[in-house]
Amino acid sequence: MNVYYSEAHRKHEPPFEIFDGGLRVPYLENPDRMDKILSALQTINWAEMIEPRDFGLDPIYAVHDKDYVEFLASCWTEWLDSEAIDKSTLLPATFALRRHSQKPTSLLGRAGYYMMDLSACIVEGTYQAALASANCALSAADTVANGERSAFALCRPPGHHAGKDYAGGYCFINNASVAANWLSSNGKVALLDVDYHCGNGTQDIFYDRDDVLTISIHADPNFEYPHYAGYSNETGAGPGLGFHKNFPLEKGTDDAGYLAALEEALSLIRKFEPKYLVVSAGMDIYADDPLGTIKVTTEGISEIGKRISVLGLPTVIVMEGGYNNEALGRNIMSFLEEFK
Ligand code: SP5
Ligand code: ZN
Repeated sequence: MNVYYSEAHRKHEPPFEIFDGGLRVPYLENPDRMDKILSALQTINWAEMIEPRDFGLDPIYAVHDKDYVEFLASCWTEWLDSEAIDKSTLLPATFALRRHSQKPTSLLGRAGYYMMDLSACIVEGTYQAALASANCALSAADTVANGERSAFALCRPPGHHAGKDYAGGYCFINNASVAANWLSSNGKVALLDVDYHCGNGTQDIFYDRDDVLTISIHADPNFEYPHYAGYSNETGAGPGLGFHKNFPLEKGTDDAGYLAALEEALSLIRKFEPKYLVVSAGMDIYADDPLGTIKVTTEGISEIGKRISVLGLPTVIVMEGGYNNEALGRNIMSFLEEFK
């Protein structure tokens, strides 16, 4: 299996993020996550590590607003030129509500406009890391479009919380959506998101489209991040009505509960008859994840991989979340093994 990976992520290492209650904690979405996955990949003999190709900005502009991408490109320099006291990471404290909101020109005004929370911290290397991450997803998509059965985009930063014009939840460019949109010029695409959190950005990007079926299985947003998307009554809009599906899960959901939701999701994908499948593979569904509340085991993750693989579709697997670094290598391997 081709595995696309770039070292560019290492320069994206924000010093902290802010949890609920104002708690400053070490950035959970850290470079060590990749080191744990890289070590695990060294213990098997079926993965070929490949540098991503540069696809340029067009496939990214096809999914994200140009203004937003330009903000990502210039904000760090602007931040260093600003009056801020602590410049270790660009993080606004006021956020736009999208209803009736105006777009200011000041740096912090734009930062709060283009970010949804206090976990999408920007540092000097963030933009380059996000571009390289998107290129990993595009390279994996290209491989699958050229006839491989599967490919793995070892993306960091992750992408599924990034919408058309906003960053959030450790995500800046929506890697899986960029790949899915790129593939969609060749035929229908299903995008299945198994990260513990709702893929709100992916939902935002494809909500009114009928050529990309988006499905997300995740913790109920009524109690879990991202709170404002991911409910079961959100099923698409306009031509996209009926082409989005959320499966909110309750706290403590175990392997059996998860697999029951997955079976429903898989039958929707079969009915849709896509040419390609993109999987947003977050491993924070794992029982011992520090951000998770559901109880999927490593064996459960393997079974999830097997059932998705049985669809028999050309599949792009895109790395998303997963914050139990000690278990991360083992968990993603147990998933990938089903596609080799
Ligand atoms: C890609 C991805 O998985 N992003 C997740 C971002 C979640 N950020 C919100 C964190 C909410 C913090 N709640 C702390 C609970 C600790 N037990
Ligand atoms: Zn997640």
